[in-house]
Amino acid sequence: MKDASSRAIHLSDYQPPAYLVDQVDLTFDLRNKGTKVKARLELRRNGEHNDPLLLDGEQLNTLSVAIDGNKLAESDFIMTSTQLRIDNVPDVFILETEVEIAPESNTALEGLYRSNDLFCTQCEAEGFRRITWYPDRPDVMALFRTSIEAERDMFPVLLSNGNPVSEEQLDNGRHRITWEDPFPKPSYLFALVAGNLALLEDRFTTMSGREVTLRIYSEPENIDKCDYAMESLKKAMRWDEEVYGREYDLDIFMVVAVNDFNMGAMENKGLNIFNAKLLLARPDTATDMDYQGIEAVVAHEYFHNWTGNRITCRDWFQLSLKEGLTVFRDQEFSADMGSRDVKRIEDVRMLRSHQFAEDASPMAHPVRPDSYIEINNFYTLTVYEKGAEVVRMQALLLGDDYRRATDLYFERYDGQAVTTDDFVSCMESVSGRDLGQFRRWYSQAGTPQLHVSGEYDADKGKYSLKVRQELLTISGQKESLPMLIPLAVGLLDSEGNEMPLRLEGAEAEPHTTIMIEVTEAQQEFLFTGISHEPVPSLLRGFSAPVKLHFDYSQEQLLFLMAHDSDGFVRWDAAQTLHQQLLLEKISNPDATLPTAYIDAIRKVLLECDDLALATELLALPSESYLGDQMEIVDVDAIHAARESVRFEIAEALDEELAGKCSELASDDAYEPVHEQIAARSLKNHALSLLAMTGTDEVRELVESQYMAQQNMTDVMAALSITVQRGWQPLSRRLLEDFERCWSDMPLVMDKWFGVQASVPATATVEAVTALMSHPAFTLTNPNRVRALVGSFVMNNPVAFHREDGAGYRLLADLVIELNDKNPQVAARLVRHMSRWRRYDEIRSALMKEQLEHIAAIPAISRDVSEIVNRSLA
Ligand code: B3K
Ligand code: ZN
Repeated sequence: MKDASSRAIHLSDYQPPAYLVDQVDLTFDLRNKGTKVKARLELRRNGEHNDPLLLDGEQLNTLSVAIDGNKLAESDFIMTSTQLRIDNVPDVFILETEVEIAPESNTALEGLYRSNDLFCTQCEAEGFRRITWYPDRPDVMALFRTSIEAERDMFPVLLSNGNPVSEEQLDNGRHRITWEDPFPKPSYLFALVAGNLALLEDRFTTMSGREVTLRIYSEPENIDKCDYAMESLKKAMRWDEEVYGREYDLDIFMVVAVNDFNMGAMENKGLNIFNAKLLLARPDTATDMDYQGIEAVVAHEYFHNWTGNRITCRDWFQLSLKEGLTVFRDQEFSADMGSRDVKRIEDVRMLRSHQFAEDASPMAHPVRPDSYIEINNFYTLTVYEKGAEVVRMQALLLGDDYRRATDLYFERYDGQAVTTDDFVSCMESVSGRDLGQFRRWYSQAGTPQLHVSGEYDADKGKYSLKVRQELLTISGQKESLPMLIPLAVGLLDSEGNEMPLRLEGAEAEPHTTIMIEVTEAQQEFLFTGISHEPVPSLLRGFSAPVKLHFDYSQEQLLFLMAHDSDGFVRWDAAQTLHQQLLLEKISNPDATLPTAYIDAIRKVLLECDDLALATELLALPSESYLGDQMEIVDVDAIHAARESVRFEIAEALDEELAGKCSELASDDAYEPVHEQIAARSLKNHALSLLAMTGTDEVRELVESQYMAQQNMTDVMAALSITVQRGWQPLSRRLLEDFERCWSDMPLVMDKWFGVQASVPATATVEAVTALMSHPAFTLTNPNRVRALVGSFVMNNPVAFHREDGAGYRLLADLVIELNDKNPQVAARLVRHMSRWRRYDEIRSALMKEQLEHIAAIPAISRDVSEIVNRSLA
């Protein structure tokens, strides 16, 4: 258990390490009980000082400590539960320790732990200290050699970072394999896997002609589900060569799937470890979204090899240096593999609905936080997704110079642990620009608001855009200064054509999209040579992570939605329109939808050639996003309004929707390719709207789609429509069938848990509680917890926010139970009550009561206590 009383760590207190490690030799003696780790560290004093040697450790049973071969007496060091201190060490010396650890009872899934019959590790951010005594901080980069010894029958495969250098058969049925990693790395990138694993092998020839062996390992029964991950890996390797000039650097690249994992995956050098959910797929077990997730995450972890591993973070405040940049890289990779517009829309939807909410919550923090209590709490949407936007803006501002700037970054900092400032300095060196003001994106929390208005002067042929930026001060942040905001703008003429644009005073040739740079609190931009009043198309491509306000009429929104050349702006106009009508419906439930709106929806459904974009244009904002637009979130009114708008659309367009469903139905063999995914997404969206009518025909259609069992995407679409709509007895029958088919495949059962936890009815609270006793459910597996309870708190506002507080009690009881079992997962879940102040008096009091209840538990973990205390502050 971590010590909850720990103090905050501040960026301003950063000190370089007092001792550096040149070489680490680890020897693991893996046992079902009594696992031992020997470590031999070659240490060296860093600079002139007499500071003691301080090493980190947690839950280690220390058997011996020796310096330069001399065993130390207990009086020679000071050992606490988290630190080993040795005074008066030589300038250069060898430290040897031996510890005993207990992976078999490690339920926190940090450090070395057991997942079924596997041994595996997770060391980021501070898990390595649960394996051995070490200066466990990213700016200590060392060469690792790792020997693993274990029983041969049960653990035939023994893996660690780098290349295998020797294998020995030992007595008593044991064997030992030694690995050597030629690249210096921080301890958080260390990895070890041991078990009975099957192997999928392939090869990749790098751009300079080197042969790399690619290996994906999984439990033997799942090796038939690794092909897509392998294809994704090869595409990612090629893309990184072509787009960033980055070549893989070892002779072997390994990926392992494990069942019990706290997050998605981990980029350990040469040995990525994946949550099985993000690696395994077969058409009958995985949906289109699962396939897309696998492609993106395989690429993300691979891209870390350069952005994270070769160049790493100086300290954990710099986390976005690797995460923001790597997310931007994986977003661009996915855009190149599929539809650029749709990928951008998906990313913006995620940012706006979750990161903006985080930015407006008690957990708000800058992309580069100033302080933390538990670093695991800062693997957030702000560090990842907003961090990616901050890199994207630099790429936009630099244009062609961006690639030259990343080349410089890789050249200048290879093999080092650096800061986000160092990254920006490369952008400055190459472009010759001063990005001083831009750096505020790293240090100021909160979402900037951009208020824009337009004015046309017919006599002078000029169009003026007045822009005002505002960043509300978030408590704890001294002042909010204006940001540099790149705002991509186009102007449409009355026919919907792009006007050539020239900014007053600018020399450049006219363009149809101009990037204006907003730098002041208030600013005016003048476009000249404008022959008639245009409709402005603003924030094209979502050029900055801001909230944009422009007083568009409904007519203008319909116009942009139909005509703009920018996919994001078309979608954004549709979203604004949906949102206006939904909010209107909330305040006046009897209001009916305007004919022009229904006509526009019909047009998208029938005429939009890009089927994936059409699905996005038709999608209504989520209930939680609508809640964010209200002063006080009215959960029930939002749900009712959204249902009623969907019903009205379905009634008005039932024939068109049915037509689309049959037109897009297909017998082609499943492939996770863009055209097929787009067609399935539009078909299933149309089907879910049509289902609002609840006619016998549509029920039969949905049932037959389920029964056809063509692929998991269509099966899940049919199942979730049936269960959500509460169609009995069909719902019960399909759920039973699904359970029968998949009860031996936990990853697929997660979908079954998720769909039931998302039923928007008050009784779902009891249903979720009952499902927690289902034989396929276990609290020790994070995927199960996320599938059942995560879906309930995130996708089901009606049930989670039930007025008697039963949803909050369910969550709080679970958080308390997980607090000592798996604090990371507990802390993730408890966040969902952090915005309690946004709800009505009854609900906010009930949530606050549960937060206080959690805060009062005696052995509260650092992870949970930080979130709960910030929420209550
Ligand atoms: N770097 C890991 C995340 C580690 C989370 C530690 N709590 C995965 C990733 O972002 O690629
Ligand atoms: Zn990452």
